[in-house]
Amino acid sequence: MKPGKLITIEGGEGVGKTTCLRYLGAEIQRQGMDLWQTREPGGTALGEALRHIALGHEYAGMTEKAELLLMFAARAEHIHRKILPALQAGQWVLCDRFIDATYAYQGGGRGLPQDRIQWLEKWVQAGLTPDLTLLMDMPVKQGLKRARQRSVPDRVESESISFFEQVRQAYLARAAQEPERIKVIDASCELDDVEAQVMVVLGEFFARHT
Ligand code: Z5A
Repeated sequence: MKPGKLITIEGGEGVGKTTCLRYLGAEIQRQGMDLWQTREPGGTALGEALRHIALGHEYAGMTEKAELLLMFAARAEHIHRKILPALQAGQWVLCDRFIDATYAYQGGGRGLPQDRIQWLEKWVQAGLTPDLTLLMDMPVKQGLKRARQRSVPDRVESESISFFEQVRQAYLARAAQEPERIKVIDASCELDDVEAQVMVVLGEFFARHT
């Protein structure tokens, strides 16, 4: 059977990932692919419980190392129980955030050493990397304004502007390192323009992989 593909969507606060996931998922299915949509942290019973711990305000003083390990604990479970079986069965997996979020938030935002994240990535993911990543990018203040109009901030969303600037720069640095995989979308435009950019990237990906 044709192996499935792993597509991830990334970006800072309020960049429109949730909005984009709707039409992205619909288009992948319209192209005839069997799609499974998921998110990180989360996607399994344990992963969702870890998400609640990691993002809730209950453990507000959590150490950075604990936060990093929670993300990888959720990912280990997600990959082993859900993502690999789905890919092996030929499904396309569309995941709201994945490893690039760890480099951006725990690496860029929290300042944890890249080599530790790389070590955990190698161990937990054992070579599994996304086939395509859409990085929704926009100025931090604009994204935070959108996000905060929509819902009450969680523990990570309550961080400072400078934290989110570091997150954004870390994402952009990864995109510069891996331009074939990570496609930057200007998420500051009108919804229709954002969708048009996403469809171009997806069209090119389909042309190469189907
Ligand atoms: N995290 C981590 O630290 N390390 C890791 O390894 C992983 C994750 C995997 C998960 O949050 C948190 O986990 C995240 C990083 C951390 N923390 N934070 N903060 P999430 O991904 O579930 O949620 P989020 O990042 O907070 O996303 P969001 O708030 O749900 O925003 P969004 O999905 O990007 O945006 P949206 O809901 O689609 O849009 C926001 C609003 O803007 C909404 O009202 C839309 O209607 C509007 N919108 C969207 N697009 C437009 C355009 N183009 N114009 C105008 N208005 C728009």
